[in-house]
Amino acid sequence: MGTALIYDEEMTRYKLLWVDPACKIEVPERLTVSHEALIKNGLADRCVSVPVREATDADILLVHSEEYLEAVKKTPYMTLEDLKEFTLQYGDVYFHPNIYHCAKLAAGAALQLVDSVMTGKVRNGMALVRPPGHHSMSSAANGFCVFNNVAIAAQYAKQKYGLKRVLIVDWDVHHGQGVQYCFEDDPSVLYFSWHRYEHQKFWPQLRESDYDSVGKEKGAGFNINVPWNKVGMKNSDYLSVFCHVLLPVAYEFCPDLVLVCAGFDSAIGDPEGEMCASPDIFAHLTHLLMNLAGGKLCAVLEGGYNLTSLPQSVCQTVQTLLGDPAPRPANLDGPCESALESLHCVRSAHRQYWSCLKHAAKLPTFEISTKRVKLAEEEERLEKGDEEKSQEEQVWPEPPKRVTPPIRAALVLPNGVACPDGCESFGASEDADPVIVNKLRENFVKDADDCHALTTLSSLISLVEKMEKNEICSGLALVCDVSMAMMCVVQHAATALSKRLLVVCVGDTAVPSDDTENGKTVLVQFSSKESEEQKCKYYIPVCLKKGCSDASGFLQAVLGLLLPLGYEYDPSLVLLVRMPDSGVCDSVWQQLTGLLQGLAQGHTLVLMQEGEKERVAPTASALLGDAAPSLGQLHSPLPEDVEVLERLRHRLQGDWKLLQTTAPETG
Ligand code: X5A
Ligand code: ZN
Repeated sequence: MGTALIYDEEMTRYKLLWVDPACKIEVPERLTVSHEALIKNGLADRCVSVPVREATDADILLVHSEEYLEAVKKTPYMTLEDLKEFTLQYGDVYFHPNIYHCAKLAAGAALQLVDSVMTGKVRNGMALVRPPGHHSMSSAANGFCVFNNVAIAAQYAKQKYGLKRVLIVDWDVHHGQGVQYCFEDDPSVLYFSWHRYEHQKFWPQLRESDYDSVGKEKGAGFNINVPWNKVGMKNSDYLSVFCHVLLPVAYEFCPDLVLVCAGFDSAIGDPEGEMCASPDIFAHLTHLLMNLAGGKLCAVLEGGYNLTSLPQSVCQTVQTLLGDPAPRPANLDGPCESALESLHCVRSAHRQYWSCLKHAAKLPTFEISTKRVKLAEEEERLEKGDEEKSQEEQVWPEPPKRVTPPIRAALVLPNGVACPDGCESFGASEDADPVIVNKLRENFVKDADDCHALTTLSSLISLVEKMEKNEICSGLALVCDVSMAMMCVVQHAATALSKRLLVVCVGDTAVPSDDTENGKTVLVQFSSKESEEQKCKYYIPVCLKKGCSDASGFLQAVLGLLLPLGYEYDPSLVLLVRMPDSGVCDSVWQQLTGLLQGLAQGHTLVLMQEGEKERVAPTASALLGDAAPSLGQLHSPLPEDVEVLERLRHRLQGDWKLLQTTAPETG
C-alpha cells in the first residue's frame, strides 16, 4: 500500500499584490520548492499521484458559514481596491482574484487525500496546498488561511465514512485556533496543537491558546494546547511532548484516522517560529504517528516560510510516510526548562480527562503561571541587550540522504518455517569468520556437536555485522535459546561493534546484566517479576503487575520510559528479545516493534524462541514497516504499575533527561 502525494501547480497562482509586512512571507515559491525537492530526491516518483478537486459548497459549509462563503465567492470579481478593503476586516491574511479558486483546491486536496486513505487506495499521504487552513474560522479568514482545510477534512471523514474518532495533530508553530473553535465541544475530534505563545505575546495572542483551554462541555479533555513560552525549542522539546503528552493520550483515544496540520514553520530557520528543531525531527514525529489508526494518516501542509528548511522538512515527512526508516535523531540533550514547565502544565490540566495522565503531579497551576510571567518579563528585559540573529542567517547542516538498505528484513529461520513475503531468508554464511565461530563454540555452545546452534549463532553475528554496515535494515531470528542468543549478540556488540546497543527484553526469564557496566549496552526488561539486580543507569528492569499482558500499563511504559530513554541513548542497534513467557499479545508486540524502529535507523534485531513460529509473520510485518493494528480504547493502567513507572522515572531522570516531565522548580 502506497503513499499519496497531492499537488497542483494552480495553487501557486496567487500572491500578495500590495505591501504588507505581515503577509510577505506567504509566497508561491513555498509550494514549488517543496514539490521540486520531492522530485529531486526521488520521492515524488515513489508516491501515488492523486489529483486535486475543488471542494464543493457543501464541503465548505461543513465548517464555514453561508455568509462567509458567499462573501469569499465574490473576491474573484473584485478590483484591487475592493480586495484590499475586503482583506482589512480579517487578521494577517490577503486576498487575490485567484485565491478563492486555490482555497477550493486546497480544501478539495485534503478531501481527496481522506478519500484515498479511507478507501484503501493508499495507506497514507500528504497534500501540498496553498492557502493553508488552520487559522480560518467559521466566518473569517485569518493568518493566510481562507478555508479550514483540515477541519473540513475531519468533518467530511466523520460524515462520509462514519468515523467515531479523528485525531488532529497540529505541529505548525502557530495555534490553529480555527480548528480549536470548530471542535471545542466535540469529543469525536481530538485536537492537539503546540505553538509559540510567549505568555500570550505571540500572534494570534489569544488567551484560549494556553494549556488550560482543554475543550468545553462534552468536548472537555479533547483539546490539547502546548504553549511554547520561549523561542528556540529543539528536537528534545518536541519529542518530549510527543512521548509524555500526545502519544499516551492518542493511544488512549484510539483514533480511526489521523490528520496532521503539517506546518513546518516549527523547524529551524523559520522567520515566524524562531525555533531550533532540525528538519529530520519531522521524520520522527511522522513515524511516531504512523502506528495509530492502523496507519491511516493524512498530512496537509500549513505554514513553513524558510525556503530552505521547508522543503527539507517536507521531504523528511514524505520519505517517512513511504516507509523508509527514520534517520538517527540528532542532539537529544533533554528538554529545556521552559518546555518542561509547559509539559507539566499541560499534563496537570489534562490529568482529570485521561487515565494515562492521572498520575501527573497536581499543580497549583495559576500560581505558577503568574509567577512565571513575571520571571519571563524580567528575563526579556535582561535579554534585550543581545544582538538579534535573523532567522535567515541561521545555518544548519542539510539532513543527510536517507539510504534504505537493499534488504529490509532478513530472517534466520529453522527448516520448515516459511519466510514471509517481502523478507529475505538469511542462511548461515559459508564465509563465517573462523575466529568468531571458535569463540562462539568456546563461550556459548556447550555441546560441541550441536552444529545447529552454532550455525544459528554465527548467522546472527553476521546478520548484526551486515546491519552495522547498513546492508540489511532489520532482522529476525528464531533460536533454540533466546537468553543465550541474546548474550551472544550483547558480547559481540560490546567487543566488536563500535557503537551502542539497546536491548529490550519482554518477559520474565532472568537475563544476565553484567555486560551493561561499560555503557555500551542499555538493557530494559519488561517483566512481572521483581528484580533484585543492582540498579544502575544502564540496567532498567520494569516490573509490571501483569507483565506485558496488560496493554495499558505496558504501553504507558513503552511511551513514557522506553522511547524517551531510547531516543536519548541513540543506539546504533536495537536488540528486541521476546522471552517464551512474554505473555504479550500480537498487536501490542507489533506496536512495540514498530515504535522501536524510530531508533537506530530502523536497525532492529528480534530474537524469539524456536517454538513461536506463529509470531514470525506479525513480527516480520512490523519490521517491514506495516502499521501495527490498533489496540482499541485502553482502560486505565493499574495503579501499581503507574506507581512503579513513576518511581523508575524519578530514579532515572537525573541520568536520562528525556524522562523528565516537570521543571526543577515546579516539581
Ligand atoms: C498557516 C500559518 C501564519 C500566520 C502568521 C501571521 N499562518 N502573523 O502559518
Ligand atoms: Zn504557522
